[in-house]
Amino acid sequence: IINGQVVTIEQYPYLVAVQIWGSFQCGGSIISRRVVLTAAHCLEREKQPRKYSIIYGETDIQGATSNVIQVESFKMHPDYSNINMDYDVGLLFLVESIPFSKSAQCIKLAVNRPWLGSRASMVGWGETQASDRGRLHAVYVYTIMQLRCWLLYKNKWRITPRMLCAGVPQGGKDACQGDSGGPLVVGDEQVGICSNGFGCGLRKYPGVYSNVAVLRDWIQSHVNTSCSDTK
Ligand code: 4AZ
Repeated sequence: IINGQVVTIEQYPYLVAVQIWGSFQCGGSIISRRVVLTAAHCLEREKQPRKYSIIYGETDIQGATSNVIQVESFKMHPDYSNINMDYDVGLLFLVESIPFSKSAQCIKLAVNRPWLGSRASMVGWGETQASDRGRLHAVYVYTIMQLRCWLLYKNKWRITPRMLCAGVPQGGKDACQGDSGGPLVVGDEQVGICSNGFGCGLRKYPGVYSNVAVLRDWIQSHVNTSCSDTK
C-alpha cells in the first residue's frame, strides 16, 4: 500500500494473509467460515493445496503461529488468463472453520458495480513507500469510469468488464506488490480483488481490481453460506 496509514486487523477483520510453504504470498478476504476469496494469480506458483495456509485475525503476520489454517482445496476461475489477467479470481477452501471474533469476520460481496467515484478502502501487507514495510497499511482510493481506465491503459493492456480501476487523481495512493488478492471495500461490501496495475501510485496508471459484482455468481456457486446469511 502506497501512502496509506498503519492500521490494525480489528479495523479490517475480513482480511487474511495467504501463505505458500509458510511464507507470505498475497492478501485474501473471508467470505464464509470455510472460504477465502483471493486472486487467481496468487494460486499459480503451487498446485498442491496443502502447501497453502491462511493467517486470520493478526495485524502482525511475521512469525505468526496461531490463527493459521491449512487449505484443503482451491479453485481458480476457469476463464482466468495469466496473459491479460482477465477473470483474476480464486477461492481457498479451508480444512477447518475460522472462529469469528472482533478480529476475524466475513465480508459481503457487492451485487452491483460501485458508483463512479466511490470511496473504497484497500488494505494489505504489500510494498509501501517508506520505512514501515511489513506492517499492515490501508488507503482510500476512488473508483474510476471503465472507459476512462480503458483509455489510460490502452497502450499497456486491455481493461475488460471483469476489471475495475481505482486510484486518486493526482496519483500517489495505491495498492502495490504483495497487496494482490486483498479486498477493495466500499461501505460494508467488497467490490474488488487487488489484481494488478502498471507500477504503483502512478497518476496515469490506477490500480486494477477484479470486479466482484461481475464475478459474484461464479464465487457464490462454490460457497454454501454467504456472509449476508451468517452475519
Ligand atoms: C502486484 O504486482 C501489483 N498498483 C499489485 C497491485 C498493483 C501493482 C502491482 C497496483 O502484485
